[in-house]
Amino acid sequence: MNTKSLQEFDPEIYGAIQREAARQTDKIELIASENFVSPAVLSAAGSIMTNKYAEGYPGKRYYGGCEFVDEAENLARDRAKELFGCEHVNVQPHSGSQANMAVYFSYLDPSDKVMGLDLSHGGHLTHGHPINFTGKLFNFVSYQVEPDSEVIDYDKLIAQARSEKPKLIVAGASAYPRKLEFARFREAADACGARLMVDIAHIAGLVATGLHESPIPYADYVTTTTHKTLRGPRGGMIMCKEEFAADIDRTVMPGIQGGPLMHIIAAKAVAFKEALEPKFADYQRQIISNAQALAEALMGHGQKLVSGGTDTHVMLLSLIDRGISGKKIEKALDKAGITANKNTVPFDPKKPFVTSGVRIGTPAVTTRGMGENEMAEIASMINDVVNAYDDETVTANVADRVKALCQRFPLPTSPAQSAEVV
Ligand code: DSN
Repeated sequence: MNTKSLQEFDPEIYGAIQREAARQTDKIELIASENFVSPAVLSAAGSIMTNKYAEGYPGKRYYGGCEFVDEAENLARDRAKELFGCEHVNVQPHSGSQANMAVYFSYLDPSDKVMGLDLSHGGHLTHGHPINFTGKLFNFVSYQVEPDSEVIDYDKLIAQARSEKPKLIVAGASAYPRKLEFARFREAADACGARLMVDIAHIAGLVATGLHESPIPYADYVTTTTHKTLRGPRGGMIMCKEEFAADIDRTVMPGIQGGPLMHIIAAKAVAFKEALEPKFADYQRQIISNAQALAEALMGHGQKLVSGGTDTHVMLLSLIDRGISGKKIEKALDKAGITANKNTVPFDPKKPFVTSGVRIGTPAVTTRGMGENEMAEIASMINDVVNAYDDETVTANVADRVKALCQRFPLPTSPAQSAEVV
């Protein structure tokens, strides 16, 4: 067996990790779905629990030697239940897509009708996009936001549910800056006898701390990822009513997954413990304050935001009226040291790889300790880049300002730690 350090044995991978660590340190991270985990979460995710096979669930495994991974999974389950107040939880999905897949496969038959938010109106690939397995296997009908307000009209949603009669309604989004009204989604589901699934991947941290209404009292199934606002390791999770627990567990394993990633489940447990601490609520409050400060400052500079702002951690810069592509702005921002992603905006005439928008989120910069003053500075930098995206002098000037700002806010994990073998 190789016993050399990573640095000694594989300098190429070690180097890539170091360069990635430097990128994370030196650039401003505004991708709304990304965050920086704590050293404790990173240690558990990089731990020897990666060595263990544990198909099954705590106390009922297909392999021996599972007593300690059982401890980790039980802690993850108990803490998730305490955090979200749900009846049942499955912490094994490897990702948000697999969490969603498990819910669909536990309840739907191929070709069943489902309603989900249109991807270009803020939805997610697994909410029925035609090129995704969801769009291929099931009969997804999209609902959209309104052209003027750019938010969901719930009366229309309920009317659409009544006429389409889907078997499942999917709520939740990956680029919708406003709060979701779960009671209205329940009304839509009840209007046609559908079940309701809410995907809270983006807003999980806000939900866990009561800063966004919880879907738990309204939904039959709630899915999430654990690595966005929740600030845990990359992974997924399903919460549901007790009556659906056996179906969900059976569908996750053996239905769609084999051995669970026990190191990641251990890291999920650590992240849930962090999220149960009072200071996690302060962090979530700051995410929203920062998003609102950034949105106000951007609009103060004359930039247009979808729906005129945000109630959450995310906003969408709309370039539709100016005819500039999100692709160009993403590239120019990257040159300046600001990482964000091009994103379609409602009624976007451009393709998903080009787009007329840029999605901006505050979870990662808030983890770095930045506050409202820094959001004003970031807004000014974004504004400068957008208004002169092909002017190299402007991007170079912003790059200097980015460097200075990043130096004032060190990351929770040092580059050395990120390449350490636990
Ligand atoms: N890729 C995630 C996001 O950026 O929102 C969703 O899966």
